[in-house]
Amino acid sequence: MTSVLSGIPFVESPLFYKELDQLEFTDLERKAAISLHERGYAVLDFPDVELDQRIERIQASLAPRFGLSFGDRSAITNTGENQRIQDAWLFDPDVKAIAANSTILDLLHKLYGRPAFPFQTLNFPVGTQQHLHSDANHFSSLPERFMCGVWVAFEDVDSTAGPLTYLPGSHKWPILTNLMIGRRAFGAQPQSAQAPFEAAWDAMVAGSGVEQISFLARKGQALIWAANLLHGGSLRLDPTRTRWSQVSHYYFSDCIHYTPAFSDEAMGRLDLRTVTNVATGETVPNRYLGREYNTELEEIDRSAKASRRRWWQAPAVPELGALPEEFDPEAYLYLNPDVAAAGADPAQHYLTHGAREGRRFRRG
Ligand SMILES: O=C(O)CCC(=O)C(=O)O
Ligand SMILES: [Fe+2]
Repeated sequence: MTSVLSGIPFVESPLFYKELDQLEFTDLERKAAISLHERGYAVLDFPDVELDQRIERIQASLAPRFGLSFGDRSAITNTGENQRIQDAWLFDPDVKAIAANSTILDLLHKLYGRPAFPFQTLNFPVGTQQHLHSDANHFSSLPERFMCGVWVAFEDVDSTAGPLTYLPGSHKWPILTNLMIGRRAFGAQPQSAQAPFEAAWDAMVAGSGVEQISFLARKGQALIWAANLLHGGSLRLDPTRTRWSQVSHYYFSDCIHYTPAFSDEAMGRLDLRTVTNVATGETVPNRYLGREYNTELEEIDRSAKASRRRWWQAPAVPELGALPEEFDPEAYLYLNPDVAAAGADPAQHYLTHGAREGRRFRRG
């Protein structure tokens, strides 16, 4: 089914309930969709019969990298802030299998209305204590909100282990850009992608009166969060507790990917991201309505230059093979001396180049 709002993820759409009844969803998919739409997250059992074995192998392979040894709790003395391995999928097939789980990919496709692909993994041995944030400020897309995270608990998590925490409904708030917080990207002090927005998020949270929830997960449970849901890691009340988990971040097809904190949308400057599909290892080019972003950009520039008009005033490009009714071949050659000099056939030239370049084809 194609929606009139194809540039808005299905679960974030104002037409959500109208379209939901026309889709063939299982009960589980329907429940996840409604929860994501209403609250910005959905909880489910991670659909992988091999998950327990994968968790064991991942812990055994990553623990030495974190300087952890199991059974010796006193070894866990760090704060958790730097305790993460990004993109372990590059060398660990179990991390990759979790990120590329086909049931999750199918589910995300249904929930968002476009094929999903994982582009990053993070593995944590302990709670992150990460400040509340929106992933859209790290990993934005155009059209917006085509991004989500899937967090999987590798062990039971209680309130002392620094559980994942989130603010239900906050996904409906605006995605903060520099302009919204009165900040210029150009000339700004280099900071993390989320630091400039933290004060604004804190104020919005305080102003909303919405209560933060902690995810006291069972081993093997997963939580999908919407791109703009405020989430983070709560305090590790017991610093000797582990909180093994994996987050896989997903984008969707036919989007532009960029980082808002380093961008100035109003000035037409996007800090584009180059992302890799974890499932295939291939780079995914930024795309704009079915075309590569760079190709589209070059064509618009060329067309604007050729027509010496603002590009949005360029005449409509007729269907190939259909000359405009008023097309005057003689006038075309007169008005486009370079075409005449090249000895080109005016109609042919117009159809293959001139129309796109916005060239004039009649006097007056
Ligand atoms: O696991 C956590 O505490 C949060 C991780 C997170 O925010 C992320 O990976 O986007
Ligand atoms: Fe996050």
